Amino acid sequence: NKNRPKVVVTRKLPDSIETRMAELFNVTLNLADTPLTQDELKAAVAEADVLVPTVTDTIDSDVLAAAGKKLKLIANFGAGVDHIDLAAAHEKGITVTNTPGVLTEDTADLAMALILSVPRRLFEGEKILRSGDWTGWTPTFLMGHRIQGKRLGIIGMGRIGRAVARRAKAFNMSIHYHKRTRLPEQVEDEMEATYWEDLDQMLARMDFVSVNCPLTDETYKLLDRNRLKKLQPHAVIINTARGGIVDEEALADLIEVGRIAGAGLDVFEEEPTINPKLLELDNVVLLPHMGSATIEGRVAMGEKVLINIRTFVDKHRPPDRVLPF
Ligand code: 8YV
Repeated sequence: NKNRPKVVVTRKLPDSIETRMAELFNVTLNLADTPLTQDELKAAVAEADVLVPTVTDTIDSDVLAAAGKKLKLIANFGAGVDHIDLAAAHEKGITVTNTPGVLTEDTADLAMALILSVPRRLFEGEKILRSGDWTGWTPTFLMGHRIQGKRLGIIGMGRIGRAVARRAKAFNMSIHYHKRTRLPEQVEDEMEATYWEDLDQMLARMDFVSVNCPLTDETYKLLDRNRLKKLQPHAVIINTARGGIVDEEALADLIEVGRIAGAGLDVFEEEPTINPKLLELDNVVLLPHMGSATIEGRVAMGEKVLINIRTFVDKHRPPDRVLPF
């Protein structure tokens, strides 16, 4: 059917989602599942009515300049939209949607897994065992630190931050947070969370810091070298948000010299490139951006994309609109 909107999907999505897309739209799928080059992206935005990108697509003003009048909707597969130049999209009158809510619990699970893994040295232990170097139990072998009773400072207390807080509470950690706008008192009380208006002051007092805010111009390198130096030497940084929020080079340097105890990172500044300094450190757990990587989560993300496209095409307001504001 020629009247069906032309939807270009940049990466391989779960089968059930691709099947549904093909039923509903005139869809172009990326069967190779390698990231599109900038030129391929330009070609895609030039021919599409709707683009379905992921975090691996850099949709900058250059790419958007290649979009003609056709492209009306960017229905992102993912919550974070930092890879899309929203100002340029806005100028072109393009609507942007994302997939919030359905990856909250999975991402929070992964953050909690990192909060547990770093101080308990899980991956160090695994490595020793698998390499055949385990010579048996001793009273002092692989002693880590307990998380019970420790202070967790959450940066950005949105859906994911709150889901992390709930988990950490169950592990008897005390919850602290920094956010641009303070949560309503009732929410704060329910969560038994302490608000820190001043990020530096919070950092100086935490045992763990979990980054759970979006990457924006405001949060880019929010944890720069100076801020990271405010942490106590036993503090651990967890990042399941975006690599660009933390100065990776500074983090690696400070961990190396013992000014910070360790880190659990699922996201990096230049994925999939990993700063080689990080790879040298034992007290750092590094994961390949898998926070939302559950079958259930990815299918739910795909369903959200479908709903956003369908409501848009039907001239209704898509539920997960990022743009126009
Ligand atoms: C996805 C994510 O893996 O939603 C996000 O912002 O980082 C992850 O859930 C990825 O971004 C999909 O585009």
